[in-house]
Amino acid sequence: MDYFLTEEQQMIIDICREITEKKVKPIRAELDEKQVFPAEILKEIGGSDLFRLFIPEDYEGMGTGIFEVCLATEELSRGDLSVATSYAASGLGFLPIIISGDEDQKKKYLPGLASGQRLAAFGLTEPEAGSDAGGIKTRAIREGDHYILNGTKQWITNGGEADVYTIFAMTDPKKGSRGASAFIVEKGMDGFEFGKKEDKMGIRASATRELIFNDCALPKENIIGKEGMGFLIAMKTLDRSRPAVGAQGVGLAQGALEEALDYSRIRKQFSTSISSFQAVRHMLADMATQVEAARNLVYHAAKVVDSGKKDISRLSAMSKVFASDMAMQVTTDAVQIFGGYGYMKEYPVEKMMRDAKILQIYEGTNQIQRDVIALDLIKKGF
Ligand code: COS
Repeated sequence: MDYFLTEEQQMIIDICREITEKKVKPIRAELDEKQVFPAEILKEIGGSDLFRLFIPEDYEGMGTGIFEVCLATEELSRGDLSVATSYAASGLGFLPIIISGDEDQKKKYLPGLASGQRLAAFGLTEPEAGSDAGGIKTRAIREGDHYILNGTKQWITNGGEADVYTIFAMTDPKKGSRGASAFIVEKGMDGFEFGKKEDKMGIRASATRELIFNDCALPKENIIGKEGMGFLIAMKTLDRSRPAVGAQGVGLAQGALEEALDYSRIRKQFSTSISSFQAVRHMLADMATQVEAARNLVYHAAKVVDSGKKDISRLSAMSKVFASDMAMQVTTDAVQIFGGYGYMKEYPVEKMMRDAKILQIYEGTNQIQRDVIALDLIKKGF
């Protein structure tokens, strides 16, 4: 399928493909089994300037857009979702600084994040506030020139590995979601500790940890935007990052489809390759059609985000929900085509199926995406 990409866009894919084929695929099963964070691969990704895609040129980025980020994320996900998640989660972590940070914050933090020398993480979720992002309990109380942060963030991707954290906390709980604010917290600050690394079903090589704040004193300059803007900053960030979750689904499903197709050609039953059976052919046809449909929706959503259009929530949520549901189905079908072998760890498709599940859960469950789509539809129509 030709998407009429520019030379630069094709180059992004080619660079990611080389990393995927040479560095990721040979070790992905081991990273998954041992739950090893892919630090070396992320250094390679940084060295190839791929974190710069997210970041404006004034801050040592390449000033491209979410579309280019989606191309990179898709290709990395084709190889391994843990690697792609760790890459994309850093972008999610520093997007609030790009969207609402002041000049000093951008100059201080973005160049190091653009080079990949430092990673970022996004700290919104809490033990009792997942889908209900406005229900966070972490408190930030202003005392003189500081905010004192107390509370716990849960299931934070890149937790412990990242150096820069964007953290959402209540500065005025009486105001509900309008009382939330966003802050920049750095690893190593007094009163900031990490909980245990979670033992997960999928994306096992990615790092997921609790962030624990115990009287953590932040300079007042570390607030992003103004007090009370936190919920809005979180929503704007997620509106921009969700197409990249869709791209993770497209890449992961593409990888599973390629494995299933190759296997169907060589696996013989009843004296012929299983790709000659209509039951298998139709599965392959449906898988390929679904991947392509999702890719079109994701690319379109990313381009609309990059156009600067303000009203992007519905389309962004559609791209995330469609591509992640598709990835769950396609990876499950890939296991089915492999049959008993697909269920074994010798082949990559069982891991792909385990990895796919998180896409329906993180950055807003697919039930929340459907709420966002339906509410917008009912309010605004077409
Ligand atoms: N862009 C801009 N403004 C938005 C917005 C968006 N995408 N979504 C909501 N708002 C505004 C609303 O317009 C409303 O403004 P007013 O107070 O001026 O009316 C305000 O924010 C509160 O919105 P709402 O009442 O819809 O908030 P809810 O508490 O009902 O929550 C959802 C809305 C469910 C959409 C939100 O909590 C959400 O996205 N949850 C999922 C969070 C998530 O993705 N978690 C994953 C962890 S992060 S990896």
